[in-house]
This record gives sequence, structure tokens and C-alpha cells, in this order.
Amino acid sequence: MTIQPTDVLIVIDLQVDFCPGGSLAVRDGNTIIPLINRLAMRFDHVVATQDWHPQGHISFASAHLGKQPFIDTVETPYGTQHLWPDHCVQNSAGAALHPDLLIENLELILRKGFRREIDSYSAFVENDKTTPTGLAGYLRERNLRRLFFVGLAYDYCVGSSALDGQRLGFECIVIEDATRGIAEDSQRTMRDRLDAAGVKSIQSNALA
Ligand code: VGL
Ligand code: ZN
Repeated sequence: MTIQPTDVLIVIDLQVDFCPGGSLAVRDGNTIIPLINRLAMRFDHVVATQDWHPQGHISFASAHLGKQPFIDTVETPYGTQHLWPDHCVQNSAGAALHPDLLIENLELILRKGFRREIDSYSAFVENDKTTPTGLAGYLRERNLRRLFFVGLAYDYCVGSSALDGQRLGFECIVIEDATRGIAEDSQRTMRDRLDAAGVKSIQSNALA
């Protein structure tokens, strides 16, 4: 597979809190950063997302009396919401992009999850499945058609973004060795959903 001028690398949530030592650490999350830095140099277009929650965000277990992160869920007007430790709080050190991420041609940093009452795993639409983030419009207006996804976490934000991108008419590809996931079960489930939706999964060495 050859990288085209209309391709874009989308780096999902490569933030301090999702890496070892962070409040919602993904195992080995930091180990993919050198590969992502190298990949970025080969793309004409690179976009990143940043999970960006206000204090007391609906996805924080701490915002719901007696609820535990990773285990409990809450019912919301948009459906069941998983609960997490407090993470990526706006302007906190944990919300920063990881300092080892060095991408000179990063052209857009899109923040998501900034409304207290709605979470957003996907880079395209919030968890209510209707509120757009504006990313699809940005990409269409710039004629960027094929999207390569890397970053954290495979089973939540990376996978959800690729599924929505594909549904919105983009050709979506996940570079698997440039992602890491939170849990085995959810990674398997996400892989099946990606396959069923026609999202391609590749290894980075398949990029000529
Ligand atoms: C994510 C859980 C909560 C992610 C974000 O980036 O995959 N996961 N917020
Ligand atoms: Zn989050």
C-alpha cells in the first residue's frame, strides 16, 4: 500500500493520562510513539485528537455516587456510558499530548469530550451518535479521503473513530501495531466490528 497526497494520518488521544503513569494508562501505550513519529514524517497530512474533559465529566466514576471506574456504568439519555477514572481534565498535565510525540506537520488538534453531559469516543461524532465534532467537514473540505488511524485506545477511541469515519464515507485503515488497547475482550469485539464494517487492519510494514 502506497501513501497518497490525499491520505491523512489520524493520531488518536496520544496523551499523558493514557500512557504508563497516567490516570487511565493503556499498557505499553507509550511504546508506539516512536513508530507514530516515523509514520507521521511520511504523510502529507497529520491530524491529532485530544480527549478534553471538564471536571465532573459524565464519564468519570467520581461524578456518580458509589460508582467504580472500569466496572460500573450509568444510563444516560444517549445510552449506557462506561465509567473511567478522572482523566484528560482540561488544561491538566495529564491532558497534554505526550511529550515524546514529535510531529512537525501536525496540522490540526481536535478536542473532544468537552461537554460535561456527553462523552465522545469517536473523533467524528459524540457518544449521542448525532453531535458532530466537525472533523468530517474539515477532511472533506480539504479533500482528504483516506484515513489511517493510530494511537490510543484501540478498543475505544481508535476503533470508534474508524467505524464512524467509514460510515461517513471515508476509506478507513487501522495501523494495528501503532495502537494499544485497554482490555482483551473489548479489543476482540472491536476487531470484529471493524472487519464487519469494512475497515481495513494493517501492520505498519505494509506501507511501502
Ligand atoms: C478513551 C476511555 C475514555 C480513549 C477516552 O481515548 O480510548 N477511552 N476516554
Ligand atoms: Zn475520555
